[in-house]
This record gives sequence, structure tokens and C-alpha cells, in this order.
Amino acid sequence: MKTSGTDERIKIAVQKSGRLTEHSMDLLTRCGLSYSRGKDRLICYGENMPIDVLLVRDDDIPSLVQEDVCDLGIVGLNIIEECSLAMRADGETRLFERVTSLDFGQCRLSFAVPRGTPYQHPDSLAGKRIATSYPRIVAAHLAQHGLDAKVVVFSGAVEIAPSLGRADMICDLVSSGETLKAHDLQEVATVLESRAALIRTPIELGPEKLQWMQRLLQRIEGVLQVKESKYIMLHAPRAALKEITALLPGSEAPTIMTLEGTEDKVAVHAVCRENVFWETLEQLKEAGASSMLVLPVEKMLS
Ligand code: PRT
Ligand code: ZN
Repeated sequence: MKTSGTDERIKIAVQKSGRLTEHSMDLLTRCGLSYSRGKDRLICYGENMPIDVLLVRDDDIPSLVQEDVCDLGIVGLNIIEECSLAMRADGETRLFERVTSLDFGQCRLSFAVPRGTPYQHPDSLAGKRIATSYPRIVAAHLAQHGLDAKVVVFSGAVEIAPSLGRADMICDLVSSGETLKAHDLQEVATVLESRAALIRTPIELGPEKLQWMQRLLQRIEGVLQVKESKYIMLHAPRAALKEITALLPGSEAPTIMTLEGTEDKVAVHAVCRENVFWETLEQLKEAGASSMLVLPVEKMLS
């Protein structure tokens, strides 16, 4: 069995400069990683963990992870899907793995046509010239529907293809929809919902590296859980306990403590794995809760 190189430091590929950069570095910082930047500014050296960050173009991340230059990578599902299709077409049998989805980089890969063009999905795709930076995803979508169309590859500025007369429609990433609007295009169907994800090499890791990898993954899960979580403390009449605990969003087994000097009142402490909104507090109050406190959770390890 091939195991990852002799270097015992974990390498993570992160986008150098773009939409995912700040979120990716923030995630690693929240996992406790402190780092210094190399002179070439292409590598961040972990100071308190054997983890280094390679700053690269997002399109290169899957192959760096696939080829074991990096052990982990943070990249959008759109790139993961396009690269996986390319690697499979090249006959790769063991592909990099997707470890977990992250909570940033949300967008969708959608078809769009010039405003006012009649369109019925998917039949209207037949015979069209479709401009995209995701030729394999589009080709797979066409094949899935048994349709034939011409895929025109654009590496950027896909939205200008119809006005240049290079394509009848496009397939591109959309988040707010403003870019499509500015180019008089209309979104008609979504091919892929995307967000950033963590991927790992298909190569087995040596024991030391594996241990650090597991530690880091556990911390990442912790960071993801914490972002939405709140710690809630309140007083409740014992008789209303069932109703009150049912109102706590996403909480398992709250701690119930008797309040000194009272028979009928208890203190309830719970971690809520969803945000606690004012509406929830108002419902809790109506159910009899009082002295409610909602606190942010800083770290969590299950
Ligand atoms: O230089 P490098 O190759 O690393 O960067 P890049 O220019 O290829 O990528 P970048 O930074 O633009 O995006 C990185 C990743 O962010 C993408 O692969 C997606 O996973 C994710 N993402 C999230 C987006 C968007 N939202 C997004 N809106 N990537 C691109 N866009 C573009 C889209 O292509 C279109 O041009 O934004 C425009 C549409 O945005 P709206 O808000 O007007 O709809
Ligand atoms: Zn890119």
C-alpha cells in the first residue's frame, strides 16, 4: 500500500486570492492554527501544529490533493465535480475524497438564456451552443437527458458569450444573480448547488500524519457546530418543563437543576445547535420560562 510521503507535516491547499481565501484561513485559525507567511507568500508555515498551508489557484486544488502534493484542500463543489469528471475520464480509479461540506462559498451552477427567450428545461437545451467554464458538468447533464448540444468553453467572463454571438445560452455560477441581470440574462435551471468543501488525498497517511489529520478534522467539525450553537440558561416551572424543553431548538438532553429554596422551579441549561431567535425566547416566556440567558459557544468537542 502506498503511503503519503516521508514529510510528517500536513499540507492543506487553499485558494490564494479569491472568494474562498478569507473564509478558509479563518476556519484554520478557528481550529487553533497560528502561522507565519513564507517570503514568497505562497506557503503559510504552521507555528503551533505540523500543518502548512499552500496558497494556490482554486482550479489546481483537486489535482494537488489527488497527486498527494497536498493532504487536504478547501475548494468549491463546482470545481470538485468538474475535476472528478475529468479524472474519471482520464481513467483514474481512486479519486480524492470529499470529507465534509463547509459553510461558505454558497452558489449554484445554472443555465441562463437572453431575457425573453422561450425556454423549457431540459428539452430547450437540444441543439444550442452553451458557453461555460464547466464543460464536463454540462456534458454530463446533457448526456443524462439524452440531449445533444454544442459546449463552448470559456475560461472566464462567460456571461458575455451570447452578446458576442458565440453562444445561445450560458451555464455559469450564480450567487446574487446581479451579474446575469447586468448582462440581460435570465436564469432558467440549476445544474448543481455548490459550496466550499474539504477534500483529502486518496493516499493512506502515515500514523503520525493520520493522527494530526484526525485532530484537525475533529476541530473543523467543532468549529462548524459552534458557529450556529448557543448556550441557553433559564428558569422554568417544573410543570412546564416538557413544553419548555421541546421549544429549545436543536438541543439534546438539557441539564435540569433544582433551584435552592424552591420546590416547583428548576434551572435549565442546554446547548442549542441552532440559532436562538427572539421568537423562541418569546415562546419560552409564554410557556413560563424566566431569567433567560443566551450565550455564544466558543469551542465544542463531542
Ligand atoms: O484565481 P482563482 O482561479 O483561484 O479564482 P477564481 O476567479 O476561479 O474563483 P473565485 O474566487 O471567483 O471563486 C472561487 C469559488 O467561490 C468558486 O469556485 C465557487 O465555488 C465559489 N463562488 C461562490 C463563486 C461565486 N459564489 C460567484 N458568484 N464563484 C464565482 N462567482 C462569480 C460567477 O462566476 C459570476 O461571474 O460571480 C459572478 C456571479 O455572481 P452574482 O452574485 O452576480 O450572481
Ligand atoms: Zn479558478
